[in-house]
Amino acid sequence: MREDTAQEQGLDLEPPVPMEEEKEVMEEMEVEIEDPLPCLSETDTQGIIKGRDLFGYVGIEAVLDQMRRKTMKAGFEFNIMVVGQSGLGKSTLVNTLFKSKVSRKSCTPNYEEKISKTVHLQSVSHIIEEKGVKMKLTVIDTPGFGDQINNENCWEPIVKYVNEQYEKYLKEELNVNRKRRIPDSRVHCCVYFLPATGHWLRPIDVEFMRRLGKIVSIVPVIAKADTLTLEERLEFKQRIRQDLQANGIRVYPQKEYDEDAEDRILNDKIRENIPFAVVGTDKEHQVNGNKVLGRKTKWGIIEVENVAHCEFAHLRDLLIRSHLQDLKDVTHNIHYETYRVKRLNESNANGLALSPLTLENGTLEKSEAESHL
Ligand SMILES: Nc1nc2c(ncn2[C@@H]2O[C@H](COP(=O)(O)OP(=O)(O)O)[C@@H](O)[C@H]2O)c(=O)[nH]1
Ligand SMILES: [Mg+2]
Repeated sequence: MREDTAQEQGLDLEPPVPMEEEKEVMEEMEVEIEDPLPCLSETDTQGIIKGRDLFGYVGIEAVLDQMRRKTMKAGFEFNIMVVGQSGLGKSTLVNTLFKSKVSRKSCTPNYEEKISKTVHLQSVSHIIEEKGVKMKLTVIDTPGFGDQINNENCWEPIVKYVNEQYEKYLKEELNVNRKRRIPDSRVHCCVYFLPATGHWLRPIDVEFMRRLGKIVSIVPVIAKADTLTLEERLEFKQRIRQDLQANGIRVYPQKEYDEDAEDRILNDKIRENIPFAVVGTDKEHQVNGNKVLGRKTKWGIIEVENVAHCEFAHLRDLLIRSHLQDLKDVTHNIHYETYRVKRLNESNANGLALSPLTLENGTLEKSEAESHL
């Protein structure tokens, strides 16, 4: 059967081997067959033929170049959300991360911004190009979060925004004539800024992260960590980790999504170190003849990228250098997938095409024009 189909397809298979010979070949082959790739199912495995067993160079590795070229041409999108009270250094940190002015600093807020009574989301996009690789970076700021006397439900507009982006993507996917590349406005990462109080998580932190941790990847950071001594920083970090665990808050990278042992070792190190105590700046200073990003104080210069001074470099490595693609994958494969399944089940139950989006708390979605965007 297999050969017939193969011949029909014009594949060049070896003629069948007589029974005795076949046994010998099988025995030989058994030595050659190695552990199947973890990603292949049992029915897929045919044994692995490695480079040394090939008759000559095939050129499979060139697929990496092809992928690279395609990605470079098309570019990619990365959407990062920053949440925390005003003045915690959110805009400064995003600018430090991407070494450019991608987020407006709020040191001179205008009157309207000062009296804003609601959390109101602003998204700004920039194309960043480095060594021929283009990235469309969207920074979603959440001014007004945690700034009121009564901060009850201030996470709602944020939950709504995150879900709206999933909904947009889902609608595009369900379109009969869907685009080849669906524009991706989903939040790939939410950096949550904790004030460097040196105490514990506040109720607003717990409430926010507990809710949002279920729908988006959260990376908590200790803002303006230059205000803590080394001992205070260590203790505060420990206490936050305990609080996160005690409250069942899920932050990125989550254990259950580690793909293999190598991933686990790398991510365990990150988990042991979370939340990163960071310092941001938009100024460069001369230190030993080198230009470094830093904050100049009366008693010296805090070098932002120096791991002996603060943990900014760990955060940058996580968000950009080691886990950017994983953040996008987790968003697509876990958070968006959960949303998609829930929405499709809802509409199947209702017998509708796609029922109107409802928020977690059951309030009906308002029209786009009415939203805070
Ligand atoms: N000490 C200290 N000040 C900072 C840090 N990051 C930003 N700032 C300052 O805090 C103020 C508010 O920063 P901004 O980025 O506008 O905060 P946002 O309102 O959270 O976006 C500015 O004067 C910044 O220069 C930091 O890491 N340490
Ligand atoms: Mg700001």
